[in-house]
Amino acid sequence: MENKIKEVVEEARRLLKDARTTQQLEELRVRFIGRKGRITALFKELGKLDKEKRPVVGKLLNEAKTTLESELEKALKERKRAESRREKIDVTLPGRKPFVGTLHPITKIAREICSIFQRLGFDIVEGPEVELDYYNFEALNIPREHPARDMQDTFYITDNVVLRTHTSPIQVRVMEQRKPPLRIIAPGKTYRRDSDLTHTPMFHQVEGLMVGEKVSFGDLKGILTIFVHQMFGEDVGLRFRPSFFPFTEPSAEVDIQCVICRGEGCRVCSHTGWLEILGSGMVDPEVFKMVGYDPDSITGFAFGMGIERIAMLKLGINDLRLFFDNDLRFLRQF
Ligand code: 2NM
Repeated sequence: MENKIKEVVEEARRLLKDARTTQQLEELRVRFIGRKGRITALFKELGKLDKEKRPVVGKLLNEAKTTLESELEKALKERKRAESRREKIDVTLPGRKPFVGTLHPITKIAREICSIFQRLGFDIVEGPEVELDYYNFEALNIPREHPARDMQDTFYITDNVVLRTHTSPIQVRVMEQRKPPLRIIAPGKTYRRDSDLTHTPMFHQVEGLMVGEKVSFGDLKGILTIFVHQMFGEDVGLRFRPSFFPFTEPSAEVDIQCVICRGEGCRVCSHTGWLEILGSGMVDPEVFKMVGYDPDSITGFAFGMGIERIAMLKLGINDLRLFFDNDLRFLRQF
């Protein structure tokens, strides 16, 4: 009798393993623990046993029944879960759209600026962000005691290695390597020890340089006027205002009519009607001497602008920090 019970349980388990559908499982339940099932039949044989054997075998039978019941129940639950999972896939639903990334607004504006100058014959050039003091300052006629070299403004790596504070050192490197005539545009990251509402320690610049035998201040005005009109619109006025840079003489800053109030005067332009957008000038003969150009036969103009500022004016953004937060709700708008 004990062996019979064992055999029945083992057979039930074998069949249970092979059962593929809920229907097959139901059939197994009927066949083994149903009213006319194998276990029930064994219960009926209890009466034929010796009196003292009945409780022992009865206990074994009860245990076998409970075991099979719970194993069947478990298998059924699993089947049902798997079947309902399969039913929930609606193949007619449209697929989920993957989010496609976009270029950062700073990258877009930098490329827009570069492509305007590319159409005017300028080549795009790049250079190292970790730069020698010589290229960042010395060759640009910024002397040892100049305030721009101060530890307050510059990230020093060693005594003569810095994080570039502007992209002009790129242009010095190119002038060392190529002969005039030359038209280049140098975009990239720049670094200064400055951090407040309107300054970040890393920011972006685009600088331009044109050198040749008869490059004039008139060329500077012409090229920058075309740039302003293509960047901000043909109807936007501009003015050249005298300024000073160690690497240009004479120097001029370029203002455009306020893009917010069109020159009427508002908070953005401090009620002047004008916005400063770039610095420029005729390359100082001292710079030409440093790169081995003859300052008596070669002239040139250069200019530089901050990309964050241009992007804020062009895209109507009033907070510099938005460019650096990487908040997708902001970035997805461009
Ligand atoms: C500016 C303003 C004026 C400039 C000068 C040079 C170089 F290398 F040719 F000397 N590169 N960039 C320059 C001139 C930059 O930024 C406000």
